[in-house]
Amino acid sequence: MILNCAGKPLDLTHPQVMGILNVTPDSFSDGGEFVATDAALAQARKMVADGAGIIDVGGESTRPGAVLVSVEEEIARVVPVIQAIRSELDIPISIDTSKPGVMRAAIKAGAGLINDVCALQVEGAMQAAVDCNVPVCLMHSQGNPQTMQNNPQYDDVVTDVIAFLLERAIACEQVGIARDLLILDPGFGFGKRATHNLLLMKHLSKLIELGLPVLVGVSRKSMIGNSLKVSVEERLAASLSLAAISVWQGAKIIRSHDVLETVQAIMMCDHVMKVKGIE
Ligand code: 8Y7
Repeated sequence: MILNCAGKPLDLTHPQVMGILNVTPDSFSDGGEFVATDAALAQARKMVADGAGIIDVGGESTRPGAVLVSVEEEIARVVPVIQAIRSELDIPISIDTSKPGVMRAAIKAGAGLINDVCALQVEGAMQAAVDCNVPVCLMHSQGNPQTMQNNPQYDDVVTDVIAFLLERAIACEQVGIARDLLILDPGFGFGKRATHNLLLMKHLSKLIELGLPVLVGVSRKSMIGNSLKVSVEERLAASLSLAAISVWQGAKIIRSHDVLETVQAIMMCDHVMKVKGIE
């Protein structure tokens, strides 16, 4: 299956890495070092050379407790970067936003996929996605980034997350977003305790059974810190382990800060999964 991201193909016949490009002054793991367009473009070039299949541009931090930015400020951060990447690099671009105005501006500037951690629940986002007519990643979150880590609760986290994503997928289809444009994501770390994240990872195959492509974001996340007590800079090996566990269960897109290493980890999985011979 090949996703058409506004004319740029994202080939999901093998797993792909979505490279993270934060254009925020307060991004937790890159210290906002890629705020300037030139620096962002240089980072995008490196991610393409390292084998990324798509680049995820985000202008607002979703870190717990991060400052909110206006639509205008978010557009001012992401649009120049999207235009610069689009003019030079032949790679699909995804826009990490929940704001309908940012979705529209980013797609107009050349992005080809909407990555929404609020699963199009913000007023006007569903219509923006219909009008943009690009693939959409629907992510589960319990609560908003300001409050989500305050006492998250589930009856059964795996069942609850799957039910939410299925409900959002059906809502999208009802307003006219084709099913083959939808990607699902359990939203690791978004309103989940350590055990919730581990359970979602262990049972990811249940989400994959819905039949839509699944995206996983675990790169350097606190679920690793919680289990291993290592700092953000020391989470690469564990991030790769979780990427491999995800792809082994059928995840198609891995969102990562460390593109080269993640491509190697998941392509190795893919080789093992596809080898033919005596069973
Ligand atoms: C995810 C994400 C973040 C994720 C999708 C971080 C924007 C926090 N995490 N989008 N965004 N899935 N689809 O640690 O897990 O990168 S931000």
